[in-house]
Parts: sequence; C-alpha cells; structure tokens
Amino acid sequence: MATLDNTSLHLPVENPEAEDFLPLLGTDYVELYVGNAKQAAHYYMSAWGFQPLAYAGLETGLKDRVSYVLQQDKIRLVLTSPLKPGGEINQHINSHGDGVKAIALWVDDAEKSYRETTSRGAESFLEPETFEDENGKVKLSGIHTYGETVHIFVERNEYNGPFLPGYREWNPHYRAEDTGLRYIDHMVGNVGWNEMNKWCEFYAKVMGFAQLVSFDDKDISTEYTALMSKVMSNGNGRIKFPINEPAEGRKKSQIEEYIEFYNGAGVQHMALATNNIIETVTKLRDRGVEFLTVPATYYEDVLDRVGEIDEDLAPLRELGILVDRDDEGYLLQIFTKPILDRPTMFIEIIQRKGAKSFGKGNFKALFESIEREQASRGTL
Ligand code: TYF
Ligand code: FE
Repeated sequence: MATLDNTSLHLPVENPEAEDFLPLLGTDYVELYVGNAKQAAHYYMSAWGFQPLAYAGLETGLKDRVSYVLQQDKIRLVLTSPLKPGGEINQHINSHGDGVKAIALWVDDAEKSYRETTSRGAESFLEPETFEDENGKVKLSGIHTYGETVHIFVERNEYNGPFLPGYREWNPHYRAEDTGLRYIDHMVGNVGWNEMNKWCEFYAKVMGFAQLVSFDDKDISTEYTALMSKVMSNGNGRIKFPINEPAEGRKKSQIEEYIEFYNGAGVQHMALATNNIIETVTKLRDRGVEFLTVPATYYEDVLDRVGEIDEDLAPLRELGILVDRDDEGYLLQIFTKPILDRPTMFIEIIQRKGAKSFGKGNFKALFESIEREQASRGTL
C-alpha cells in the first residue's frame, strides 16, 4: 500500500505482491464543459490539430446539450455545452468558466472499479450503467474527486462505434493537419489551502495510487509564487496526477489565483506528449497558440546544467522550450499561457527522452514567467 512521505523519488511499486485493485488501461477521454462547444471544437482542431471523431446533440436525439469529440493519436477530448438554461452543465460553467469536468479512465471492469473505489470511501457520481446502440455496449460508472471534477470508468471492450453509444460519426469538411501530439502524459489538479495531502491520500487509499515525487515550497518558491506539489501515479504508471496546493509567499500564489478564478479546485493543466517538441511547438505557434517565455539568459547555462542533448539549442531558444534532466534521462517542456479568458487552465507540451520527472530544474524560470503573466493581469 502507498505511503505518503516527503522523500524525493520512488517508484509506485511499494508492495509488488499486492494486487492492483484498480487496474487502469489509460486515459479514455477528457471532457470539458464549455460555453460554446462548436467554437471550442474549432479551436482545438484548427490550433491544436485535433481531428473530428464523434458528435451528439439535437440531431441524435439529445434535447438539452451537445458534445463534440475530437481525437489526436491517443488523446480524446469531449467538448460539451448546454442548450437550455438551468441544469448541472450551466451551473458548472457559471461557477468555473470553461473547464475540465471529467477525466475518464479506461478499465476492463467498470462495475468492479466502482465497487473498489466507493467501498474505500469515494463519493458516487454515476452508478454502473450499461449504454447500448447498434455498435455494441459500453459500461460506465463514476466517482467524484477534487472540486466538481469527476472520474468516469469506461469499459468498452464490447464496443465498435466511433466513441460511446448515442454518438455518431462526425465528418465536417474541415480538417486541420495534426501537430504531433500523442498521449496525455499527466493531468494536474489545483486544490485549496492545506488540501494537497487529503487529495493525495484519496488517490492512495481510494484508487491505490502511490506517490512518485514531491516538491515543497523550497523547491518552488520564487519571489512571489509559492506552492507545494506531489505527484501520484497508478500502479502501471500510465496515469499520473500531480496535485498542487498554494503556499504562503510574498505575494499571491499562482495556485491561489487559479482557485479564485476557477472558484474552487480543478484541473490546472494537461501535459500532452509529443515525439518532436520542436516541430509540434512550431506548428502550434504558427496557428496562434501563445506560450510562456523565459529570459534569453536561461539558455546561456542550460547545457551546463543538463549536459549533452540531441537537439540544437537555437530552435529551443527561439521557441522558449525548457530542458531538464534526472537520473534516467532528460525532458523538454513548454507551457502555454492560460487558454481561457479566466486565468485558469493551460496546456503543457512535453517530450520525454528517458526522464521520468516533471521539470523541477525549470521551476524557477517557469514560475518567474508565470509571475510576469500574473503581474500583467494585475494579480500580484
Ligand atoms: O506538472 C508538473 O509538475 C510540472 C511543473 O503550477 C508545474 O509541469 C507545476 C506546477 C505548476 C506549473 C508547472
Ligand atoms: Fe506538468
């Protein structure tokens, strides 16, 4: 069983004998509740290179909401908007703005996943239910996590349709070239003051995760930004959920700013993996995606810090891509500015070259960049 301590790096296999009571095959999809799903879908296609996959709405018999499903390699996004006043989706948007409602996890047994987690204290969101159409059946269940975010367990081994029962193929004439995004590397949650340990214990006790890494305010407090972070991982390492909480600093923590504008805990960033970060970021920038920048001085000593890398430094410097190394290799990463009007969610692009860590060596440069953004909003 997982222990929660403050040692730096250990693997999530603390008792290899113990059976994983919640085997997870991967992230099935991420659902965002948004004010205008049609236009959000266009943004994720045109700027991010997602491909249209499936649709549900008035034309498929829904009366009160609409969903567009997009895909790029293993990453699936669902964009959902309400069509009428009132109800849970409007309430979510009213409270949080656009944001992630569900991180859906692919499982072999949605019923067992529900039983194992709720019996360990998870609050039920969706009792196990089978959905069917001409393409087969899918069993779904769901539990609550931090804020109003939920996890849906998706059992889809008897389904051949484009997404889920009730959705039909979506074939608009518009298709954008993909940007080389491959899979979700990690999904980060921001929680309130002193709530990090509670939520890490939730992932340990209720979902059988173990702690991979922890960062305290000494690692990551710059002049203003202060936060604490622990990374929780499931047994096979396919699902990684860092959890951040604000810490006291000289001025307002970036996590506090998030919590204020999101009106509570929620998903702060998704990290999307690519095999060629220079190509991916070049394409994203050309299509208007805005990234945080670091001072040119970052690149003066970066190779002293991380040693030899395969990439030329010039394009990394031009694009503002950050580099960090751990015992097992190195990684390249870059962060967008918030992708919404509220300073809430952003996206990280990451390319791992052996490294299993999260870029601790970049925290100072990164957080100072975030602080410049905060200052431009008058938050500091
Ligand atoms: O996911 C991570 O841990 C890294 C670093 O507000 C990070 O991407 C941590 C906190 C944060 C921004 C990035
Ligand atoms: Fe990250």
